[in-house]
Amino acid sequence: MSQKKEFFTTPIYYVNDVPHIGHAYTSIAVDFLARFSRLNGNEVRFLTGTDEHGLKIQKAAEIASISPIDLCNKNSIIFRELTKKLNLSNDDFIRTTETRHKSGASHLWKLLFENGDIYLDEYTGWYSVNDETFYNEKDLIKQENGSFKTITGGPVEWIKEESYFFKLSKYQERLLDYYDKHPDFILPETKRNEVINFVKGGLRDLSVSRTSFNWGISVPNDPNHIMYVWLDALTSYPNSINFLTDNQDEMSSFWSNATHIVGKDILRHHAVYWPAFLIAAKLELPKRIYAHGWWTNEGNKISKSLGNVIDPVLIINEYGLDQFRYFVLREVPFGNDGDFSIKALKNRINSDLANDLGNLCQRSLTMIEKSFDSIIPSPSNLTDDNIDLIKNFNHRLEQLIDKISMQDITGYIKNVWELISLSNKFFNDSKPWELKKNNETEYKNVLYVTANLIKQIGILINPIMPETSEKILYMLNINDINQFHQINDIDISGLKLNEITPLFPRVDK
Ligand code: ME8
Repeated sequence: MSQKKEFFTTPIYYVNDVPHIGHAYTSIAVDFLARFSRLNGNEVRFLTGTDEHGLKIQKAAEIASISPIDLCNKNSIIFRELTKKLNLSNDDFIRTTETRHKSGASHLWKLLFENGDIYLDEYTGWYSVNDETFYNEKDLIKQENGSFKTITGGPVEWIKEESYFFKLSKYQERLLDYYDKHPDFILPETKRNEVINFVKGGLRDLSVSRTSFNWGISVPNDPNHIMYVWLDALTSYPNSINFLTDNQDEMSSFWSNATHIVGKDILRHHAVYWPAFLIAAKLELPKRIYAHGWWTNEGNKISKSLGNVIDPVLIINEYGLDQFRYFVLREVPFGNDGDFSIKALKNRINSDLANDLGNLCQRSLTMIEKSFDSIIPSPSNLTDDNIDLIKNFNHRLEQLIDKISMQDITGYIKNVWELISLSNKFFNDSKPWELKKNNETEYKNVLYVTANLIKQIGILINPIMPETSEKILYMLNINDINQFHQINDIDISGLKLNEITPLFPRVDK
């Protein structure tokens, strides 16, 4: 198997916020992709972190009567703790107030400036502090009182100040050409089409510096300005792997295989501004930008003002981490919008986890425990059908690799649940409780085949529910698996099961 290098990123999260379901969702999805890629034999880097500059953070610090850096230090820890609470396998956590980040951001600015793509002018127009984004009036929603708001619901303010501009308009055709030649650069396709239409509608040069506040990275050629926070923040991705420097190292080569997973609200920044900056700086582009959808809460838009922000920590404390991870990845096709409700979460736990997966393991492994003193029996004269059932793993794995090459996480999970259904059907149709009485050879065969299927399921669910995966493999007494294909090499007959513990308690409706 050829080993690739793959680099996965979550957006870096605004440090003034409290973690909500959006942060948890993007992080869990990226963790899935990183874990899958490692199990598939690749060398992986997985980055998350905090976005710590800009007016939004400066204002939050003013309100809290502390300095911006104190606010960042305090809050960044909360996001770091979230990575543990979600059992993320990230190997870097970047903060934009770190020196390595500031020097990378300055490096990109210098490349753009030296290429003549940055010029001084004046910005007059709308700005949303909440989104840290400049808006054309036509893209805003006019309210009854005559004021405007953004599509994400926040207010905008009119600003007029000296600013450096990036020649975004110059890159319109080159971007369209790039999207055309790289049809998988932006996924899913609906989002790709939206981006293409936006760019075809015409690009205006982008204001990339501010002078009316100072919480940010100084513009290298003009200390009176600070960099626009998005130009600053986007560079965190390559900065994590030492790519934006004249002294690149071995780690920098991860860049050619970078996948950015982002929410749909920040797709424009990632799929238009970011590649334009990189093209202008004559740097390689990431491989993929994938935009996922947004969650609503019991049918309502989530917003602080409505007070219906979902705290992932509370849900995890009440229902369990793997249950939560499974739910968010399974409930909504990755890329679509979806609704969070406690009822739907409970349904998934009771039916998919407790009934389908939990019962399969519990019933079959307990039979091995009781009938064979916990030793997985050896088969004799397995039918071709039974052999095929086990051997189909390699074919299934190929299908799963294909799905994940396009970030079809939900498709992956459905496919694994087909295997779980198939295993349950095999077990039930074989009626081992009857075989136990009248056909010991077949009884052993059924338990052997079922345990083999559980072994496969145990490894395949690892990217979704790492702890449950470990529990299942531990019950089977299988250790030290770090790649999917290794599971084939393990002959489980004769292994002595460890103690069987229930995987998912049912939750009341
Ligand atoms: O945008 N459902 O940071 P952020 C799903 N700092 N996803 C949601 C969501 C919801 N209801 N609400 C938010 C930023 N998100 C910038 C990124 S990257 C160089 C800079 C998602 O903390 C949102 O789409 O606001 C985004 O992907 C992430 O959560 C939070 O981003």
